[in-house]
Amino acid sequence: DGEDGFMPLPSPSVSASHSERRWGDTSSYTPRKILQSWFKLPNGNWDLVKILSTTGTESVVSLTDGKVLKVKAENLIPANPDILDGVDDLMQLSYLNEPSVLYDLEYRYNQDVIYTKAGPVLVAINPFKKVDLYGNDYIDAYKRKTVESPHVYAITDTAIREMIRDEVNQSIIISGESGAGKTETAKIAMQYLATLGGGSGIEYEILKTNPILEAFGNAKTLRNDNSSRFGKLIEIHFSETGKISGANIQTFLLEKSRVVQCTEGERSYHIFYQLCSGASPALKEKLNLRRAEEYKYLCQSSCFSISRVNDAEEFRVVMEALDVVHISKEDQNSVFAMLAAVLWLGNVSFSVIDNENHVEPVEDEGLQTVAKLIECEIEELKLALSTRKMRVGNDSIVQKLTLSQAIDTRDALAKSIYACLFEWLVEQINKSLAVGKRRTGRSISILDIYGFESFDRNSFEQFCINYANERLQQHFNRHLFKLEQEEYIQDGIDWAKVDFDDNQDCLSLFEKKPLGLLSLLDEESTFPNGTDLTFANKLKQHLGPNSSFRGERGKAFTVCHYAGEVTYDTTGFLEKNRDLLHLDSIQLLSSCSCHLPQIFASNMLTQSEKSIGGTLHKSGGAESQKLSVARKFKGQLFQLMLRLENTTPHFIRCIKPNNVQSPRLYEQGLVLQQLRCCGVLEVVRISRAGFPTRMSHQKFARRYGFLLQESIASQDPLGVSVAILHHFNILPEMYQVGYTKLFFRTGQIGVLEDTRNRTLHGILSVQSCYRGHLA
Ligand code: AOV
Ligand code: MG
Repeated sequence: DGEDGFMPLPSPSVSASHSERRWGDTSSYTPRKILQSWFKLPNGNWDLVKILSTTGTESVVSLTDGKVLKVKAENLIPANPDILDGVDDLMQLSYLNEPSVLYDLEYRYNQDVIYTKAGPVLVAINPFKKVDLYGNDYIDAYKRKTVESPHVYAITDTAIREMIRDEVNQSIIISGESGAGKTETAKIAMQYLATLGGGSGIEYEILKTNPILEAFGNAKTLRNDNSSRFGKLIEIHFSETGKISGANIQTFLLEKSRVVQCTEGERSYHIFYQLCSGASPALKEKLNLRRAEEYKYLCQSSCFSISRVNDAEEFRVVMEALDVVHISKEDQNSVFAMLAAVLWLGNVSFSVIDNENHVEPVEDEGLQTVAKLIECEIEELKLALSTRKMRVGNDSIVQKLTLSQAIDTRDALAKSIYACLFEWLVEQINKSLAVGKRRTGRSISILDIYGFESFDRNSFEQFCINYANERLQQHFNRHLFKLEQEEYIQDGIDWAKVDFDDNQDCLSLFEKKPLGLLSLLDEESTFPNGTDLTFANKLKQHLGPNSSFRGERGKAFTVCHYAGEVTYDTTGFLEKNRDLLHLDSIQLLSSCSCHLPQIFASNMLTQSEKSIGGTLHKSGGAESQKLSVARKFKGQLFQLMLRLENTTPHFIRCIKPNNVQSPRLYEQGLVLQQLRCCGVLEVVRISRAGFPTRMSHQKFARRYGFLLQESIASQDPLGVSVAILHHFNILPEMYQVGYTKLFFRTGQIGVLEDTRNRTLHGILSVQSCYRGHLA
């Protein structure tokens, strides 16, 4: 009577079945006389209280501090029994609620166990101190699978195995707020991958890219002393034998404004301070280097050092790493010269030369040193910084610049040189990492971008960073909620939908055409008369009804991000989005004798040629027209998501336990807010209720049909499948029969696989085998 198998089976009460099974396994447990519950204290923290008596709607409870209180029963949330303290997968909690999850994570955190599974997701809580969880002994243990505890190593190991088993590329996607530990986590994953080896030291080279990219792309912010100011995807390639054959790094939108401006308490890029304090006397003399305090770009913040960081020592590490990735000494010297040129550019000052406020650079040490370092004529540099060539019809006229125009031109040049230097470095590194002769096409990618940011004042940079995080959050949602549930529903299995916070509204707010944040920003950026204020007004005019948007007074607006509301100040948005560099500056660089500026100039020219429209002087000025920053970034993120879609994702969620970068400080409210906004509880709920293993009826029948004794050859795959399920007494709540597939709960297919293997190997008879298993 396989009939009923054709119908979707009744959905079991899932949480009960899982926890009961577990209780069954640990039959020593007897319900305690004193029940424990969570009760929210006035300070917002949860207290584990003992219920002394209950009268229907009210309970008398004793708090941990001994106080006895009468509380409404509805204010009590069930707590898990003690034996579940510190379980390593939140799926194992009998009661899945916020205080229980917070408690479990805190319990582990207090013992320096910073990793916990939330179903398929690894949660990592930043310890803000060295924890004894890493190194070769641990790596070996995870490789030999002698430890099971959740770890970055374990998730990386799974990625390797699945890459080999399924022949599908894998990705390790790390997310979390600024300072939550993404970059450290990425390095830990790379460390594990590196032990697979590759020959010719490629794995060593891959690890050495970290100090270089961090020196040039990380800086101290108010949130994180080592904050990534760029996004990074590192793709590690493997050969047929499972060894590393090469790697490729793609970077996203470096925050270049930091080179010329910096908030109090923050720093510019680490490399500047490293160079100033770590350069040898000979190099210092060659570059005319001073102390960091003497450079205007670095002086905008009074912060020059980072506690527990020795910039001079770091510089040594970076130089060594540059050697490892095969950047020649000559190129290294050019790199340092460019860094010094950027610093000295900031010291170039201007004097007014006529009553129209036109200016000319002061011919002092700053200007002379820049000319020397980039190897150009001092007169050319002066012209590039104080005039602009314009074409009027067939004639070319020269316009003098005012003070603010000249400062913008100078800063634009400094930013471009730095951004080009960064790109050039990544390119050189990639050349060095592309050693594998023949690529098999198998790879594991690790994504580490800048985390969600919300400061007192948020500008274009936060706008872009938070947009990128929205995109990533959607990828997370799609994989853990949407695709999973859609598959259940499509296949007609009985499924009570688990709700999750979809961030589509917020993403649409950014991406909708023509009335979205990015489109309106681009439109306003092309208007010669557009200003930050007209931009803000346009947003308020067109985006008012959107639920994720709120206009603010003056030039500000608020976006409701998945991770919280952020108010952006539009000051500087248009200029940063246009990101113009005058042709005069590009020409200056191309006329240099120093080879790096020449490379930069030719890159800038190719970029502007490639731009849409191609007209170079639409709005009168001879400016290099290229894609707006927002548009380019959006395109890059789309490409990134496409690439990630073709991989099997493994997600790691980093959590910041406090805002002061301190060890041993676990702020419940802060942790809860992060768990909520990334939907950790919902992920667990889905995984617990879900059926992660699935197999088509055909495949299932083919694979296990032979285990049945009676002849069922005449039956269709579905009939065979159902017969197998019945024959092997797979409990009805452990599987669901869909239209095309069978869905199983975690571990169920293992029973059948074992039976199959044993049968194939003729060790045991079929019956005794499965009986043994189900006992
Ligand atoms: P982020 O990458 O998530 O922030 P980081 O990875 O830079 O954050 O971590 C911030 C700091 O936390 C590090 O510099 C370490 O001091 C500490 N930390 C993080 N993870 C660990 C760990 N596993 N063990 C010890 N210390 C750790 V940002 O780049 O700002 O979004 O843009
Ligand atoms: Mg980082």
